[in-house]
Amino acid sequence: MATFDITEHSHRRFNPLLGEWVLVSPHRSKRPWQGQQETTEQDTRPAFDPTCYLCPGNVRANGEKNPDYPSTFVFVNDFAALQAESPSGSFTHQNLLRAESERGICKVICFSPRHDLTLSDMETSEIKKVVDLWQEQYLELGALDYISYVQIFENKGSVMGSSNPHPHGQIWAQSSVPGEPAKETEQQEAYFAENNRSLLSDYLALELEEKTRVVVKNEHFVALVPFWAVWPFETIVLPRRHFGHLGQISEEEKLGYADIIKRLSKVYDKLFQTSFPYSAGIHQSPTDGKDYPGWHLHMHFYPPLLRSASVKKFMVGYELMADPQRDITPESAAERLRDLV
Ligand code: H2U
Ligand code: ZN
Repeated sequence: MATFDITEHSHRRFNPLLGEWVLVSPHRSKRPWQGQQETTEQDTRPAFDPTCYLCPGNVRANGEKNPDYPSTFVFVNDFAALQAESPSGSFTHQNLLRAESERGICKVICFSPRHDLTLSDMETSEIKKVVDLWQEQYLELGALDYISYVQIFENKGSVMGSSNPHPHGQIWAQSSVPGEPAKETEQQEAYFAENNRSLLSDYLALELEEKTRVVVKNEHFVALVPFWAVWPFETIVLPRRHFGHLGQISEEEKLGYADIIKRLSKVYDKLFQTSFPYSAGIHQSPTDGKDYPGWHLHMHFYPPLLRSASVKKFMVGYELMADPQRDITPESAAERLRDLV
């Protein structure tokens, strides 16, 4: 047998943030495709759409009128998945059927009054205002005594289930710490307890040395394709400085963050010459009042597009039954993205 070559042979990669594995099949990227093709979204939207429930001055589904907002706008989701008033209680049957009440608040954030923009079209100074709002909301919601975790995210594009092309994101704040951040908490705190440095500080130092997976960087932030990426063009955005949440970011770092978001989303749009769909979200330390010295804030971008604007990756078969799997290597994905910077 030949010697193991990570660029050619099937292998597993470890995700130290989640403590999980991903199967990588570099040899498989040339398999023929006769499956479903997505239709590309054509971007010919007006700056104001009288039928859009997020545009300034329009009336939402619950009858409320949006103000004539000049930059960002936040409101409580009219169809919230979590209820602030859900009464506390639990249900158990022989410890096999278990349920617990979950309280929470869901909000919608409009990034801009302009219906026709996306984050990649917005000026860095405008994206900075979105970061300001994320910060304010994390602090405000996290300060509520029954909120243990604040998830800020964006679903972009109809393939990702976004209900409206108006640039917007969501915030779900809840009384327990959900699965993914709970796993990341465990992994990061264990690493910190052992090394007295954050897992992502050490990981970032290594990536900056290797360079092969770095996509864009500035003085304060770096975007790269993680070694353990699952989605074809998945990236993680990391602050160079170790801090756990947006309450600890400086004004200068916020500008750096906005700059990285702008440049990364431009690269994504260029890749398949379309307004690139993705789900993105910020992971930060829980707000349950405990101390999390190991937590290192970061943002994940999970775009589903695979080899063209019309071919999407699905999590099916082996991935639903066993582990996630990818064909093109994270290194070659990073190279393709870097070429478009
Ligand atoms: P998505 O595009 O990611 O689905 O987010 C839009 C959210 O906006 C969605 O959660 C809410 C939906 O519940 N919404 C309102 O709060 N008011 C409306 O008038 C329509 C949609
Ligand atoms: Zn709109």
